[in-house]
Amino acid sequence: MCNIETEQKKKVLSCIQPSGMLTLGNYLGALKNWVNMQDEFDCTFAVADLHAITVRQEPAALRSQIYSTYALLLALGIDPEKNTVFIQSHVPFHTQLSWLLSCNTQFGEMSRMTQFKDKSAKHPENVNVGLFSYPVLMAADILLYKPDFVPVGADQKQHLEIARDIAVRFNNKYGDVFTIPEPYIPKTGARVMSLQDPSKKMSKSDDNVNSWVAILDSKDDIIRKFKRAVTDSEACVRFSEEQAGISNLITIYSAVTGKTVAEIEREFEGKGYGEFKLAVGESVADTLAPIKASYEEIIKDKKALEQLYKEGADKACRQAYKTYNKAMKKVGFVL
Ligand code: ATP
Ligand code: LTN
Repeated sequence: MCNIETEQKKKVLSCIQPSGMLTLGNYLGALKNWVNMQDEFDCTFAVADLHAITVRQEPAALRSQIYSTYALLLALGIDPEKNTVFIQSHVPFHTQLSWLLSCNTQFGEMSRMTQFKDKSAKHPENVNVGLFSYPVLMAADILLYKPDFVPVGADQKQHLEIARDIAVRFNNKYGDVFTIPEPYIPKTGARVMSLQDPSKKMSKSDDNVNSWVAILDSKDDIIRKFKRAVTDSEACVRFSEEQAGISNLITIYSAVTGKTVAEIEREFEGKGYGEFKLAVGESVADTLAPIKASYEEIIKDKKALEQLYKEGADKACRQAYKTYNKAMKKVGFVL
């Protein structure tokens, strides 16, 4: 029977790097939306392992992070039967399309990418060409699957814009190949900041473990990290640009409890930072606890995981191959 509902579903694609322990920032900025979108949309999600080596990774650690990131996606409740869930390097069309796109992307536009500037400043000893051309590979990840929406945190907006520019340019030059994707950025939690320096985003590759909360942290660690979070001098729970530390905690509390900023300010009126930090820590820990429990079960069975990521790669290859072939043909290659 022809399933009209599936045919009409809009498409979603997103990826996450296995570059460390996934954080509360990854969860609130992106992964939570992935989970919420899977019923309404036709979703493709990948572990972007090729992107992770733009900064140095120790091989054994990378291997284990790829497994654990894939397992974590399942633990979040992403259903590999309903969606396509795979590991980027298992689908060779990503790197292949990336070459076609690189030759249609200007050096000047790549030079404006803020993530490149930040990461090359952070790793001056390893400013590699992959780090520079990273957004082109990201554009290939996206455009191969013709998504309508790409759920990401606010930090990826610039990369999404370049993917759109590349797609529009390619379509204008060679004919219609790619769908032009829209970013899908959450209203609350799009930019979770470091708990130690609220002017920086929370990042899993930050060396200071107290600056981020991992999805798999224990309840005690989560509460301790929130207790130590840098706050401001005003000592009242009020959201304002000047109070970046407390405002970040309010945003996090709002994202995990669903309460509005005004409700939170009322709830903690006249109460100190200590009480508020404990409430934030506890509600974050309670939100993450079931994910951690499920992850611990899933990661035990490597064979089952292997079966799922292989099936995921097969499904992804079938979709990606069509787009890649069409692009190759349009550019003039002999197939
Ligand atoms: P790294 O810290 O290693 O650069 P990252 O966590 O920034 O990695 P990814 O793992 O690729 O990068 O991010 C996956 C998703 O999580 C992206 O959609 C990104 O926008 C989102 N994300 C990452 N950090 C945050 C944050 N602090 N707040 C909100 N969303 C975030
Ligand atoms: N660049 C992203 C990770 C990423 C991605 C993608 C996100 C790689 N490929 C495709 C959305 C779509 C990052 O650094 N957060």
